[in-house]
Amino acid sequence: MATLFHSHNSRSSALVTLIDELGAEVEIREVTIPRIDGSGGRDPANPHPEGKVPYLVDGDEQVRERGAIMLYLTDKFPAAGLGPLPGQKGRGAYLSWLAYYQGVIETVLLLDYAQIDHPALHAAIRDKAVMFAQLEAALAKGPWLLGERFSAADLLCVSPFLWFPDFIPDMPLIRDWVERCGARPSVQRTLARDAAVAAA
Ligand SMILES: N[C@@H](CCC(=O)N[C@@H](CS)C(=O)NCC(=O)O)C(=O)O
Repeated sequence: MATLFHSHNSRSSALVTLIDELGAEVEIREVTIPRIDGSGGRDPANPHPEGKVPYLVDGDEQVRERGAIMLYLTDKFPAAGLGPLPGQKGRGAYLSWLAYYQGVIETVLLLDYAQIDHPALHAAIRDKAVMFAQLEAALAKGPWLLGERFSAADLLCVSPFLWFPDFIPDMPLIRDWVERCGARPSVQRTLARDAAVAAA
């Protein structure tokens, strides 16, 4: 059985939600990480090369980075239909959103939060306004990033907005999408699960 190394209330929570949505048999192993408030610390039980989460171990395969782990899991557990497979309609858009999240969405949000700007950054990844326009254009065609089909790309791309509502722009299509994603029972179960671990 594959194992997801997870720490509550962190970037790996979106993977816990995906595993729930997939109905997949994946062991979720809670590890500690250093937290910004000074609590926690690197966990020797976590095989991630930098001690981060999420990290997926599946036999001899080891996968890091959320977009890659999501793709790995939706390919491995296709029954739930949470990611178009090679040859299926929407595969290109699916891969694009996973990569756009890793390469652009999270980076743009972090740089904006840190108030860092430079023409070279703008040339490579544009800015928040352009990034939000990409999300809005996709959501104008359907309730989800792939149109009618909910996918792991929604779980990944929505994740910063679920954690930090202040990042949500005043754009109804994006606001409603965040609300739709946040209302999914799987997201609510992950929140409850993480809260229980944090309280223990
Ligand atoms: N780009 C990575 C980021 C992973 C990451 O930074 N995770 C944080 C938790 S939110 C972490 O493990 N931090 C612990 C540390 O920095 O040592 C991904 O998306 O998987």
